[in-house]
Amino acid sequence: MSDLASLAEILDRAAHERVATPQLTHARPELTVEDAYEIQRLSIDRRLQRGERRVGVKMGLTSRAKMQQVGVDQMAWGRLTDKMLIEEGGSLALANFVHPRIEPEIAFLMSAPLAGRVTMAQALAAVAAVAPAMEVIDSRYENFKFALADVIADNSSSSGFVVGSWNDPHQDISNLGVILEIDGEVVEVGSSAAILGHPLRSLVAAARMVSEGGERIEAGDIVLAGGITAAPTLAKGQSIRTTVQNLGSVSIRVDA
Ligand code: 0L1
Ligand code: MG
Repeated sequence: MSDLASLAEILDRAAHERVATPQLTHARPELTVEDAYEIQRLSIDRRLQRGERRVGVKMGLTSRAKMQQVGVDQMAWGRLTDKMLIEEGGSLALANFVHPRIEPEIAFLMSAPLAGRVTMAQALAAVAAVAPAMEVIDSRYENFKFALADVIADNSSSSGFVVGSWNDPHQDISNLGVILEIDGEVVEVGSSAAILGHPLRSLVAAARMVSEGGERIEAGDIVLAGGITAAPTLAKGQSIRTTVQNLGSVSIRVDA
């Protein structure tokens, strides 16, 4: 097994067994961003070999709120698989995660492939629909602490996601109010503008970054644009709801 493959195995096992692991960069400070994306690819390949199916990509660290929360100031992307999808209105089991957090997102459903350097108009032309969404992020690292290479290798913390009803994408989504509620209490408030000033910019960045990784966004893919607010930690028994102005709401419950 290659060196990067053995690091991928460590992260895959941490996710699979739900046991936090030390940051890779503590022992391997020389790891580059390119190494980290290769570790991510190898780690997700292990899931695909177990029967999971790729269903899209997530962008991460596309808002100032998220960068400040985790102390990393560059965008990253990760891969979504069918096993990570939580049914709208359904529940997640805490036992399946290490120390999960939740964040409001906007999701795009793609009608056509998208790759390389594209304009916002070209990105919009490849979108079939847009929806309110939430991402469950669950760093596989101890204390949810990481450097850029660590978080990229760890699939940009992506662990689960839930998507609400799909809407016509040909509407102004540049500055929509966003509310995150836990048990009916508003815990975070934000705007879709927090995502690079316009969520479509995240899709433009995703097209470029995924291409740099030798892949492309495909028709039928779901693309998560990135957390809009800081992400609160989940606890047993909570009811979580995100509402995005004009797009609707999306909810989950947290079980043991
Ligand atoms: O919060 C984190 O774990 C950093 C990566 C994911 C951030 C995001 O999805 O916006
Ligand atoms: Mg996110």
